[in-house]
Parts: sequence; C-alpha cells; structure tokens
Amino acid sequence: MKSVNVAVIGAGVVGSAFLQQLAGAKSAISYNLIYLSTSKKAVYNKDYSPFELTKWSQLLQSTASSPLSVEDLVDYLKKSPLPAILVDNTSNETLAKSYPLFLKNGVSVATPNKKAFSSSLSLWNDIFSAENTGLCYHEASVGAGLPLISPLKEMIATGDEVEKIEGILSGTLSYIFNEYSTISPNTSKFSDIVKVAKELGYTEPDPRDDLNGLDVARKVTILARIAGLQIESPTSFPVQSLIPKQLESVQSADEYMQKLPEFDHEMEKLKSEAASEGKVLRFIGKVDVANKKTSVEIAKYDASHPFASLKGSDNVISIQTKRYPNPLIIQGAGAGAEVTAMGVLGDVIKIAERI
Ligand code: NHO
Repeated sequence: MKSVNVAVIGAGVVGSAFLQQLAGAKSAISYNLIYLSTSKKAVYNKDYSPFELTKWSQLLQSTASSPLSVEDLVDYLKKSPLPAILVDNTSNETLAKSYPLFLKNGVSVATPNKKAFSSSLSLWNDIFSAENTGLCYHEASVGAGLPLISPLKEMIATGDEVEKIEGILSGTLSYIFNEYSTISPNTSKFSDIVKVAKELGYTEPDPRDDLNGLDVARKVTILARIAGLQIESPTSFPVQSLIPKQLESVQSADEYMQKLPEFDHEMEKLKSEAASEGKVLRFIGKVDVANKKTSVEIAKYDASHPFASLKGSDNVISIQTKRYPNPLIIQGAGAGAEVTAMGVLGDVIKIAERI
C-alpha cells in the first residue's frame, strides 16, 4: 500500500475537523501523521514514526515540545523517507510566505489559508513556479469545500477561456444580505441583521473584518489570477467597504455595533431603490477577464436571478466561459469547519495520488 507522511500545522476550527476526517479517510493510500503543531506546541518523532491519528488531541495536550521553525520543518520534511505533504490550517502570513521554500524542496502543500494566494503577485509566481517539485493545492481558500478552483483550473487547462466570474463569496455577507434584502420586501434593519450574525458566530469577533470587503477581495484575487489576470494585490482594485466612514476608526467592536444603527438609513436607501425595481441587493466579487477588471461591490439582482434566492450563508459562483456561455453555477455551503476541512482533505488525497 502506498503511504505518505503528513505534517499538520493548526488544530483550531478547521484543523480539528481536518484531523477527524483524515482519521476516517476512504482512500487507497495510507496517511501517516508525523508532525502536528499549534502556535505553542508540537508533536513529532525524529525517526518519522507516525502518531495514532485519533489521539491527536491528547498528544498535543501532553507534549512539552515547541513547534519547529520554518527552516527546521522544511529540513525535517525534505528528508522524509516517504513523500511529504504539509497541511497549513492556520491563517498565518509568515508561514504562507514560506510555501515556496517547502515546494522547492519537494514538499507538497494543501491549505485553506488565503494569505499566500492573495498577497503579492511575486509570491503567487514563486508558489506556482515550474521549478518547484512539490504540488500546491488550495481548494478551500475560496468557497470552503465547494468545487471551484479545481474545475476552474481544469477548464482552463483543457483550452476553455474564462470570460466572467461573479459570485457571493463570503458566508457572513451572504447571510447578512440574504436576510436583509429579500424577494418579498421586509422591514429589517441592517444593524439588527449584523447583530444577529455576530451573535450566531457568523462574523469575525469584530464584524468590520467581514464588512470591509477584504476577505472577498482576497477570494476575487485568487479567482482572477487563476483566470489569467495579473492582479498585484487584493487592494489594487476597487473594493466597496460596508463600514460607514465615521465608524472605520472607532476603537472597539462594541462601539461600532452600538453606533451602527445611526447609519441604517444609508443601506435602507439602496434596499428600497432595489425593491422598487423588483430587485435585491447582494455583496459580490466580480472578475471581468475581457476588460481585465476586478471589483467587490453591492449589486442589484432581479428576483429571478440565482443570486437572489440564495439561502443562509451559502456561497454561489457563476463562471461564464467560451464553452459555458450560459454560466456554470456552483452553489452550496461556503463556510464552516466540516466543508472547509473536506476541501483540504480532498486536496491532500489528490496530492497523495499524484506524488
Ligand atoms: P483557528 O480556529 O483560529 O485555528 C488556527 C490554528 O492555527 C490554531 O490551532 C493556532 O494555534 C494555529 N496557528 C496559528 N498560527 C500558527 C503558527 N504560526 N504556527 C503553528 N500554528 C499556528 O482558525 P480556523 O477557523 O480553523 O481557520 C484556519 C484556516 O482556514 C484560516 O486560514 C482560515 O482563513 C481558513 N478558513 C476557515 C474557514 C472557517 O469556516 N473557519 C473558512 C475558510 C477558510 O469556509 C470558511 C470561510 O471562508 C468562512 C468565512 N468567514 C466566510 O465566508 O464568511
């Protein structure tokens, strides 16, 4: 039986779901967990002998070892007697910047961490350099486990040409707009919906980290680069922020939440304008390949459009290509531990089959 060595960094929301799924993976390949770390602790054996996957939590609790530095981890994994895969389940930027080092040394990477793919264009080019001997897959960096990146890459590799990509790419903002702007008009206030989303744990601790549009801009950057656009960074194109100017600099999330109702009329105006045209508001990311334009903005959609009938915190993406003039629509849960971990494990299995 083929075996691979797996090193996992991060055992939080996604990491713990990933480890549980890895323990039950239905694959013809055997996955040996040889390294596991959080920001403070690590477990690994110098002789690469694997740990029992189902015991990962106890192992982390009882270890006194600190995580290896990036350089030492690269060294450890490149000398692995079996093909090695690094799974980065953190949102750490320094680690993301070190992917080229792993990949150059024959270590493959699977990750939901958006940072590496949506930072500078030079980092993207280094990650996907033809000289790298490791593979790098990041399906869960956009739309959690939804099959987006893999089919998009396959369309392009087989000669299709992407014309336009448009999508609701944030689970949090999907929920907020699906509740706020409905096909049958409602009287709910924007600030009340944000409050409920925060209470349900759908937003970041400070909702401004969702409402500033940067998370969507990062996902748009990734999709646009795959589609062939040379996007310099997620701040190099227009991104509409949903944070009122006056609340951008207030100190705490609590103060922001407290003052948000004072600005409800701004969003209300947009909502009633849309309703008078029989439309709803949605917060979308757009990639217009022909015109080399990307943007993140509030847009209006007819009640009959697939984006208008979205439910809960689902994501939806519409991909229009030469072969799919009527766009290919991919829709479903775009956030959450289980589906995100599924995307990461799917990548690990693909890498293991291919290395
Ligand atoms: P946590 O729960 O904070 O866990 C992070 C773990 O990494 C911890 O164990 C921490 O100790 C460890 N860590 C951090 N820095 C480290 C370092 N330098 N060395 C070693 N260990 C370190 O984070 P999550 O939620 O598990 O997220 C992990 C990654 O998955 C992040 O890159 C995140 O962006 C990505 N991700 C998460 C989700 C999610 O549902 N939680 C989603 C997608 C990607 O589908 C999700 C989504 O997009 C939700 C989004 N908010 C939306 O659409 O609205």
